[in-house]
Order: sequence, then C-alpha cells, then structure tokens
Amino acid sequence: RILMMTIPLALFSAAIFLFFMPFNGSGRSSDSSLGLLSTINEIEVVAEFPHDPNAFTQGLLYAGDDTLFESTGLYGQSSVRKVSLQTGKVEVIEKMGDKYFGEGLTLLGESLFQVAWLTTTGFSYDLSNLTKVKPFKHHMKDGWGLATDGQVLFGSDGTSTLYRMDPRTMKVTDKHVIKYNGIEVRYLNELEYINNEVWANVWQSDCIARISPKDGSLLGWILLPELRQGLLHSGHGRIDVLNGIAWDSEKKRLFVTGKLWPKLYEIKLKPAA
Ligand code: DDQ
Ligand code: CA
Repeated sequence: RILMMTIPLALFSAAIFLFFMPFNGSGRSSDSSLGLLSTINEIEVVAEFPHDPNAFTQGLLYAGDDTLFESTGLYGQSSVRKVSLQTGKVEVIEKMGDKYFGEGLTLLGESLFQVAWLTTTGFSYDLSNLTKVKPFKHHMKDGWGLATDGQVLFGSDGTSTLYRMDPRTMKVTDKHVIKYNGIEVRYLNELEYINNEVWANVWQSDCIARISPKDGSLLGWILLPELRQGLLHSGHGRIDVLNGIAWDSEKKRLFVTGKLWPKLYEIKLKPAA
C-alpha cells in the first residue's frame, strides 16, 4: 500500500525536478526560444570615477593598468582617446575630423578597431601611437558596436543582428538575430565580451542584453535605470543614454558609463531575480 503511494509520488517529483532543473543553478535559460526565462540582474555600484562630461561615449574598453580607451561621437567632436580610470583625464586623443561620427571600439592585439555611424568605413589604430590610422571597410549595415574575444570581432549595427567578423578580412563569418520571447531586440549598440558572452547596450534603454555568441540566444538582462536617473536627479540634465561597457578580465571589474555622463561606474551584478 505504502509502496503504491510512493512510486507515483517519486515519479511526480522526478518529473517536476526535471522540468525545473535546467532553469536552476546558473539561473540561466537553456532554451533560447523562450527568452522569458532569461536571467534578470540588477546592479550595485562598487565605485565611481570621474568621466569627461563632453565625451559622447560610443565605445569603451579596459586595457589594463587602470587605463581605458574610449571612442566618442558627434560630428566635429569624434575621437579615440586614452583615459585614466582614476582621474578621468584624457591622456592621449586622436580626433576624427568633421566627416566621421565615432562609434564602437575594441582592442585586438596591438590594434584598436573603431567603426563610425552611417558609414561602413572603420579605422584601425596602432595602440602605442593613435596617430597611425588605417581605414577599412566592413559589411554590416552600419557601424555601432565592436568587441572581441581576442580572435574574432563582434559587431552591431543598430539592428537586432550580432555579427562575427574576421579581423583580417572583415568578412562576416557568422551572424544571429537576437530575440527576447520571440521579439527581435533592435538597437544593439556598444558591446563587450565578458566570460564567453557578448554584452550589448540596447540604445535608448537602461538595459544591457547578455548574448551567447555561439547561437545568439539571449542569456539575460541587466537593468541599470538608477545610474542615469541618479545623475538626472543630482542635476546633470544634459546627459544622454547609458552607453559603454568595459571589462577588466584580470581584476574582474566591470565598468559602465553613458554619453555625456560626468561619471563612470564600477558595478557588480546583484544575484539574479
Ligand atoms: N548611435 O549611437 C545610436 C548609433 C547614434 C546616436 C546618434 C545620436 C545623435 C544625437 C545628436 C545630438 C546632438 C546634440
Ligand atoms: Ca565595450
């Protein structure tokens, strides 16, 4: 009698366990078609650093030694710059002239790669000498974001597509349309490669999308509304959107800022909801 009760109960528990198991542990969805199961993280500010309030940040990366490289936009003010993390001071700047609107920036080997808005022309720079500028052509629809895993380039063009590109030829070697709950996530902007994931600022939002570069599945969302709102509330009315993610892979520090933001934040993720 007891056995007859126990067996169905055990089967039932096993079924429940198997059903939920993939969504426990890392808290991450294993089914990319059901984007709703993605992890959602809020953030905590670990430290604040000064940031040039005139930098219309379009690309951001950490290069070691408390040094950031940043690409800025706006016609006539676009640049690539080497910036001190601690002081926010611009140590070296290479202006792009009036013709180009700077966008995504990434560092691969000794070269910086930068894309520009409304053009398929990009520029590579020698890390040690930003004045050595070489133009290249890419095959995305536009130039918005760039990141690298140290081998290939990842790019965004303001659509919902994440591109993988060969840095030598700029040929697109893979691409994925990013979807959340079946809906395309458009306006993918500034990118960063972090722990085998590509993180993307979503333009005009306070959200970062975590994307699997393997299959384009949406792994999670990071919600950061308090950063922009905090700046607005403390009187910085001129600021634009959240944009700019940089990852210090050695010290595991995560930095974010925004366009015309007077501050750059070191943040960490709160445990997933
Ligand atoms: N993009 O970074 C999303 C690709 C382009 C942003 C362009 C914003 C232009 C704003 C012009 C503001 C003038 C003060
Ligand atoms: Ca970045």
